[in-house]
Amino acid sequence: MDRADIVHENFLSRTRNGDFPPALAEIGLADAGLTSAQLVELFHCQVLSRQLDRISRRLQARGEGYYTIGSSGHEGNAAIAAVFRPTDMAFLHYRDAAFQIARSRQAPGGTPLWDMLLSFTTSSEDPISGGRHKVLGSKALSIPPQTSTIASHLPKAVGAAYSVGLAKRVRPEHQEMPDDAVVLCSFGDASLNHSTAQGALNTACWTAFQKVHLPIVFVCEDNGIGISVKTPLGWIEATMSGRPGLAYFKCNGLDVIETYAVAQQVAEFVRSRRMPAFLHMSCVRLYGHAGADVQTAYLAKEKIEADEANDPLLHTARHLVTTRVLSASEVVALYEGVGAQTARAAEEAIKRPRLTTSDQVMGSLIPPRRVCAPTNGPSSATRAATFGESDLRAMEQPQHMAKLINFALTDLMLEHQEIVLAGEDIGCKGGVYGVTQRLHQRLGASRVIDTLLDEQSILGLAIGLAHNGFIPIPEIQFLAYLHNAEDQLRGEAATLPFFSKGQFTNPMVVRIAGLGYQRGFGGHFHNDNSLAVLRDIPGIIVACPSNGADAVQMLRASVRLAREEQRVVVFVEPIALYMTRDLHDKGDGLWTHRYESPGQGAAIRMGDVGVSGNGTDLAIVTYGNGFYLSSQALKTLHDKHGIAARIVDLRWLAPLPVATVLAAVAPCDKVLIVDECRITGSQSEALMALFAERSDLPTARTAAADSFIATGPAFGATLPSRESIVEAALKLLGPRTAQARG
Ligand SMILES: Cc1ncc(C[n+]2csc(CCOP(=O)(O)OP(=O)(O)O)c2C)c(N)n1
Repeated sequence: MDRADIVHENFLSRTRNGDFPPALAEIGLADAGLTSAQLVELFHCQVLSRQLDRISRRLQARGEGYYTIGSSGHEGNAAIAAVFRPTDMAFLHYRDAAFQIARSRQAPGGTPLWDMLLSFTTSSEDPISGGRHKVLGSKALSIPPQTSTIASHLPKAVGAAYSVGLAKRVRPEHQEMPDDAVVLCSFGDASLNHSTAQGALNTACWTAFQKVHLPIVFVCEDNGIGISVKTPLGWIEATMSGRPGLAYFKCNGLDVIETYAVAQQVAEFVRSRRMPAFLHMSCVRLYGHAGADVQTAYLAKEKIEADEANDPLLHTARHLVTTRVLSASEVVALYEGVGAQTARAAEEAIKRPRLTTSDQVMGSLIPPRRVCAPTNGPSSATRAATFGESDLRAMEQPQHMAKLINFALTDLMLEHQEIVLAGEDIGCKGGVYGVTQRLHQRLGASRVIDTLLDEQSILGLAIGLAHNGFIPIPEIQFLAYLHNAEDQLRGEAATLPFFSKGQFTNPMVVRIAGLGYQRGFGGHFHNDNSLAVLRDIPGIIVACPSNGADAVQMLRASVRLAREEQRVVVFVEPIALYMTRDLHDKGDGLWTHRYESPGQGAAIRMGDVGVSGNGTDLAIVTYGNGFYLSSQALKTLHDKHGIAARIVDLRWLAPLPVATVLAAVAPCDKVLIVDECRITGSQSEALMALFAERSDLPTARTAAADSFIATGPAFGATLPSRESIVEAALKLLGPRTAQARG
């Protein structure tokens, strides 16, 4: 017999017989501040959650429902929801259906049963994911949907909690949470061990330890097991009860009255003190981990039966019957009535339409545009006061890229109050390359945040800030250090609009210092020449300027894309070009540019490529350092070989600006792709495919070797160089062509 049926039969027979599990706590209804009606309401939420689990399993067995992971045994979290407000953003564990149902009772007009059935049956009418995922979530109830990656929601929950206090100091235009909001974040006991969870908890403690406000409740739903691996008895309390800056509370989630009482204490603590708390809710897991999981393979029958005997619904039924709020038969009638209602609704839900085409699935990859108030940009008096005389004078002179990005960031932050910078060493020090120098002094510590050393927390902070209307510009100090945090972009930021039908978004511009060619510095960690990790993420934009003038305009375009179009933009800054001034000869200053103030200069929109030269013998398609080196090669090709070439600077690496690239190379005889990234997984792969599929032009490429980069004199040995570009161009054009020109 299916364990779900056993639990169901147990509930009915034991309730009818008054055979309830023994009382767990002494807290009475009145002591907890609950009325009889509220207790019935909570029970109703628990029962609805349970019946949804049961129907999901039946639908799956009939091939009408998909992947089921249940909430049974965790229904005590209904009491937690009842204590908090629908405006307290909740990043939920996948077993929190009862929480969502209870929260929906706090907002008028909610239809949780129907909404959740539509999600469980993957109907395109599912109000949260539009049929893309079986997931909890609701825009109206401030419940952003969460990915299946356990613990990955903790960093952003911390970020969202931080944003509440920040929004009081710096009002974001699209603020979502009220000033007295708190954030909830729930997860399982096994998930607590994940380094992502530990990082986020550490960040919360580190923040609160400094008395910085962080109104967050971490709810650990401890059922004692993660799929098949048991959590050591007492581990959660032992590891969490003594953390600095984090108040520890515990409750027995089997007892809905105790849970309500403790949750109230937690809510009072967090809402009034604006400090984080950890609510350790013990519970049981009924029916095994998910759909096809057979618990008997790893759990003794006695343990399974003991948990089933402790069904939280039986505990609530006991309260209802012993306090004479309901009779046993009324409890059974309520349970069966909800079951029948659920079954009827399910038969309707399975008839609703589902997604079928690729266009439909992809309909929410790109978030919707949002209405933004017009901005006029900072006044000249504000700019003068912010920049100071010496920088205003410096703007009249050509500057290198690092300086120009610094000016552009300052102007953007003056224009948009909701831009917040966050990263390691970006504040007082001004970044390891000085790009953010003086921004901290100019714009204040609230808007230029020196974070702790944890890339997952930096990106999580950015995602959380964006949930509350800010436009974060997080910085990853070196490209190599994106890799230990990539899931925050790939799994979290990029997917949120997709599976929330664009209702939740996390627009941001992630600045990353990266790529190779630093002379003698750093080796392969500070010279990381692979963007493969970013290239294939649906919906995100990857920008890579090759010079300071472009960087200014592209940064403005990126902020506009984030602010108005809610996009996630990754802005890769080639470190080796930060301070580069000269192109051909020492002192020629050809890689410096005058700063174009806001509104000045030709704007660069996403997809605009840069074309340098007008030769038609050859088009060199490249970006970043490749554009710099190709500009040197262009001169050699012309002066020594009589070859007239042009260089097409991609500027935007994802999505590839296909149409503009094809148009830019169209007048040329041949195409050479120059790619500073490793040949495997590099942009050149996509470009070769593009030209093979969409162009007749003979095409070749030169790219970096599939190697890591060395420190010292061999720093460039594996990378394209001016010489190797010239050589590749001559090889592609062939000796006869070159002679004819010569
Ligand atoms: C990062 C990651 N690793 C592995 C998994 C597969 N997985 C899904 S749930 C789960 C166990 C989680 O256990 P726990 O946190 O105790 O929550 P419970 O399911 O018991 O409520 C695992 C390993 C995952 N989803 N994400």
